[in-house]
Amino acid sequence: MGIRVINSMDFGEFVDILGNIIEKCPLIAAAIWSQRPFKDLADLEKHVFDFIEALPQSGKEGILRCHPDLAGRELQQGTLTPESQREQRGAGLSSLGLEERRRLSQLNGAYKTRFGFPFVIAARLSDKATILRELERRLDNQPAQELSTALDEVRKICHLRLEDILQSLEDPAKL
Ligand code: 2AL
Repeated sequence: MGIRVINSMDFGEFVDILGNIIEKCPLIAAAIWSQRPFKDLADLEKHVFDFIEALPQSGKEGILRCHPDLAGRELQQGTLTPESQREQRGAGLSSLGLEERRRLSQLNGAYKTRFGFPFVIAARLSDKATILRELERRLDNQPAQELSTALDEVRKICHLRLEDILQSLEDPAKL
């Protein structure tokens, strides 16, 4: 069982494997390592989510700011983390037309100006049309509501990344 393997990992392995379950925030994996053993994926996830929930607003916003823009410069330059790259490509963001890319870039800019952090959505549960629609819709949210919505998306991304890790540990051929 994948969770047994995770529970047996030393600190270095744990952070290597789980360091990006929250994008570019290995500190979170580092912080929950000492809370092993975890019963299952849901239990591990709860420790991650409790850690995030306990952060002050600046910490929560910091997590959002660690996320790359959708179809932004890092996607064009190939410098996304492997997880992000897969997610963004899966949502069709690596093959946008010029007009779609311009529209997304314009909305991303307006969103950042309004809320002070990048628009975050679980790309694997979406597609380019839904992403554009959601970006437009969420621009009308109040800041407190939007912070909470964006963190829900971070939790969805984390859940999917953790599922992948557990699956690959159970079936190393998928690594
Ligand atoms: C991302 C990303 O890189 N992967 C994903 O699901 N969402 N970024 C974002 N700004 O939403």
